Amino acid sequence: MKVEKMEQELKEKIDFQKVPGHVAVIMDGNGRWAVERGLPRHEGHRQGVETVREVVRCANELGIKIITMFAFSTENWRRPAWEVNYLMSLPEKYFQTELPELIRENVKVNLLGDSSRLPGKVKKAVDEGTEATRNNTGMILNFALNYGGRSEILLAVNRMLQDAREGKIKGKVNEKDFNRYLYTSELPDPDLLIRTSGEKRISNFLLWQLAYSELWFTEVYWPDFSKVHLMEAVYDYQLRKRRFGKV
Ligand code: V0D
Repeated sequence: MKVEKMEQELKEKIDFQKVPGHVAVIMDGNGRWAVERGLPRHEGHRQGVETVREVVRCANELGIKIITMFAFSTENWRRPAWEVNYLMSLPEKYFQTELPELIRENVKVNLLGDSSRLPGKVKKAVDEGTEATRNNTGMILNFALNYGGRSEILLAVNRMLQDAREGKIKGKVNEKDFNRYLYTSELPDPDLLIRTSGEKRISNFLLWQLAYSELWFTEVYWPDFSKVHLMEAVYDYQLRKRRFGKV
C-alpha cells in the first residue's frame, strides 16, 4: 500500500483527544542499517538525524506534548574513537539545520544527562540550541545525551544525601520527593516507550520513569522509522488503553 494511504488510514483511526502526552524513544539500529547496505556506520547515524527531524515533525502534528530521544548513553563511550567523534559532531549539525524550524514551531529543546563531561564544543552547541529555544512554549524535545538510568538514580541519591546533611530533609522521602532530584523533575513520566531495531530491552534508559509506561517494539531500524511507524505506535497505545479501561 502507498505510504500516503497508510498515513491517511492511521490518521482516521487515531483519537487525537487521547494521544500519549510523553513519548520516549530508543533510536536503535543505525549501524546495522548502514552495514547491511554496505555503507560505513556513520552513514546510518547521518540518516538517523533525518529520521529525528521527521519524527519530531510528526509528533508535533499529532499533538504529543513531550518527546524524549535516547541519543547517546554513558556506555556508548566504549565505541571506537572515530565513531564517538562522529556522533559528537551531530548535535551541532542538528541545530545548524533544524534550529530555524524548531523556533518557528515553538519547540523547546532540553538535555537529559551529564553535560559537564561532554567535549567543550558539544556542550557549547547544546547550550546554544537549548538557550535559543528556552522560552518556547510548544512541544518539549528532550535529548538524552551521556545519559544512564542507574547513574541518574545515584546522582539523585547523592544530591539528596547532601541536602539531608544540610538539614534540608526532615524524616522519610517519598516518590514525589525523589522525583525532584532526577533530570526529569519537571516532566511527567513517559506514557509510551518506542524501541526500534528488534531489541526488547530498556538498556538503562529512564529506569525510574518507565515504571508504568506502555512498551512498543518494532523490527524496523531507526533510519527506516517513519511517520507511519510513529502513528502505528500511538494507535496501538490507544488500543491498549481502551482495553484496560473496560476491565
Ligand atoms: C545518532 C540516531 C540528534 C541515534 C539519531 C551525541 C544516534 C542521530 C542529536 C542531538 C544522534 C543531541 C543533542 C542535542 C541535539 C541533537 C544526536 C547524538 C547522536 C549523540 F541537543 N541526533 N543525534 N546526538 N544520532
